Formats: sequence, C-alpha cells, structure tokens
Amino acid sequence: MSASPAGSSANVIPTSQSFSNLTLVVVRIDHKPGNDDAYLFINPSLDHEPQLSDAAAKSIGAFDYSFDRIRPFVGGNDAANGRPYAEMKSDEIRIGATYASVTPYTATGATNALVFYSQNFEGPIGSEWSTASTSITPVGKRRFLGEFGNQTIQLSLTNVPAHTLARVTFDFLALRSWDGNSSTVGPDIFQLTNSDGAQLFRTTFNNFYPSTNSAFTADGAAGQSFPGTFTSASTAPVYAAQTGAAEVNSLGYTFILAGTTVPMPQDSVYHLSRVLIHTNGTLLLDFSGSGLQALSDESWGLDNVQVELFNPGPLLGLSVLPFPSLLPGNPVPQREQHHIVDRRVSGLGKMGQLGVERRW
Ligand SMILES: [Ca+2]
Ligand SMILES: [Ca+2]
Ligand SMILES: [Ca+2]
Repeated sequence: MSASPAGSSANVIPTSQSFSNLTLVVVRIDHKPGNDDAYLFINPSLDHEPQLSDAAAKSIGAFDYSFDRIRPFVGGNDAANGRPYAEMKSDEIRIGATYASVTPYTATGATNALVFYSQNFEGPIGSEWSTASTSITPVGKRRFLGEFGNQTIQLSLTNVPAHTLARVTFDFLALRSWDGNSSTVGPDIFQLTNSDGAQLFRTTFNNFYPSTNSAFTADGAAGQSFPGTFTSASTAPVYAAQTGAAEVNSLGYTFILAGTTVPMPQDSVYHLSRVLIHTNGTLLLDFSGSGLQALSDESWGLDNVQVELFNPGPLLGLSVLPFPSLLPGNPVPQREQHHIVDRRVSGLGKMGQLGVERRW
C-alpha cells in the first residue's frame, strides 16, 4: 500500500503493508503555507486517534496536497490477459476535519455487540492461549495469566462468527518495578498486535515509587508512554508514572530498590481496550513484553480478557458522506460530491498498489 503524491508513480511513498482483507485506510493532510504534510495510516485503532509517529507512510513538506478529487486505484492493466492485475472494492469514503468524523465507529454507537469470548482465568484455560501459566495475586487472590517477561503470549480464536469490527478488552497487570521510558533500565515495553498487522498497543508503563534515593529519581522522571504510544526513546511521550491506572498498589507485589532494605509496594492495573477492523474467521492477538529486566524485577499479566464482535452495517455499498465545503487550510474549494470520488481503476501504478492522489 502506498501514497502517490501528485498522481505520479515516481512519487510513490510505500508502506510495508499489503492487504487482501477489509482494511481501514486513513489519510491525514495538514495543510500549510507552501507544501503540506500527509500521513497514511493502515488499520489504526478506531477508538483512539493514532499519533503521527504511528503513520505507516508519511510525506513531510515535499508536496502540495491541495485536492478536489480522490482517486483510489489498485494494480494496473494486465494487457496479456485482458484484466486488471488486482481489484479493490471501496465500502465507504469519508472526508472530514477530525479523526472521529472519518472513522466508522464510536463506542456509544455500538449497540449490537456480541460477546464472543470472555476469560477471567479463575477456571480452566483452553488451548486458545499459547500458555496456561497462571498466578494468584498476594492481595485479593486474583488468578491471572502470567507472570510474563520478554515473551509473546498468543490468543488464537477460531470459528469467529461473521463480523466487521472487533473490540478486545483486558486488564493489564504491571507488576513490580516497571521503569517506563527509562533509557538505563528500560524502556519497558508492552505491545499488542493482531495477525492482520494492526498494532493496537505499543507503550511503556512505570511503577515508580517515590524514593529518597536520587538514583531512582531519574527513572521516575522518565515517566511512561501510556496512554500514548512508544516509538523511540527520543520521541516517546512522557506521562507521569501510573497515569491512567485503574488500580495502584492493590495487588500486594513489592520490590526492594537497590541500596534499600524495605520492600516498596509496586503494582498497577490498567483496563485496556482497542477496536479493530477485522473480518477473518480467525482472530490472533499477540501480547508481548520487551526490554524488561528479570521477572523478579518486573513482570506482567493479563486478566478479564474479552472479545466483542460488531456488525455496524452492510459492507460494500459505497457511500460518500456530506462533504465539507472547504476543509481547514485546503485552498481548493471542493466540488459536488459526485465529482469528488472517481472509482475508475487507473492504469497508473504497480500491481497490488493502492494510492490516494491529488488532482485539480
Ligand atoms: Ca482473574
Ligand atoms: Ca525495574
Ligand atoms: Ca526495566
């Protein structure tokens, strides 16, 4: 998948993603004096506006993205066989000034959810999990999947009924001395991806406990990326330790900081949720930790995992939502709706390529 500024294949800005399934593509254009910035997102989470650093491809200050027409295209013409190299069906094209106005889902609008899977790890654990290793919290005696360190735990759900959206909800247990964005004893990263390539979470957590030892003050100051996304040490967002936690120091885990003798309480629980475009009958979710110290230093677990399915409406009925008369910063007035979208398969482009081009 790629963006093709100015409609020229010579300008193609590719991503590493290919697709043969239903895919949500979001293009963000920041109109500026002179050339503009454009970002291409593939299957971003629907209930969470992605950070610019999450873009699968971007074009910064290199082209003028003023536009009055969108032309999705895929493949070229296979003259030898008298057919296109590939085909694409567009379900819906939305143009708006905010992320929420162009994504086809809002949490409040999901009235037809089906709870397809639910697991609290208090009873038997099926083969859908790549491990059945559980632990019980010292306080509260909650049984959860864990403890884990630098490893990937997969949830594999099969025979999933027809759906177009899925929401995964779970409790993430950050146990002991998670160091967030720390560049010396971290970054301590948690990630969740699905098999269709969507990155649902990639973030860091920090269980910093106030200490008089200045050696630990820096780790606290490094903060954590959550509720944002960790990209790199130099660009990570910095939130205070345990920002967004539903529970703090409620599970009874402790850690003795180096140079001290008294165990300090260090644990937190986050209620996490993501919505993804998904239609396959198999749903694979990979939960993973990386950059972590030993399990005795910091570990993680999962509890109360739930997967809901949604069918927000029939697919493959193209609709174009009301078009703003003039997008913020776009100097080109848009024309009538039926002029905006051109569904022809273009002869421009390589096999399997999807582009959104500017023509005016
Ligand atoms: Ca439990
Ligand atoms: Ca640590
Ligand atoms: Ca660490």
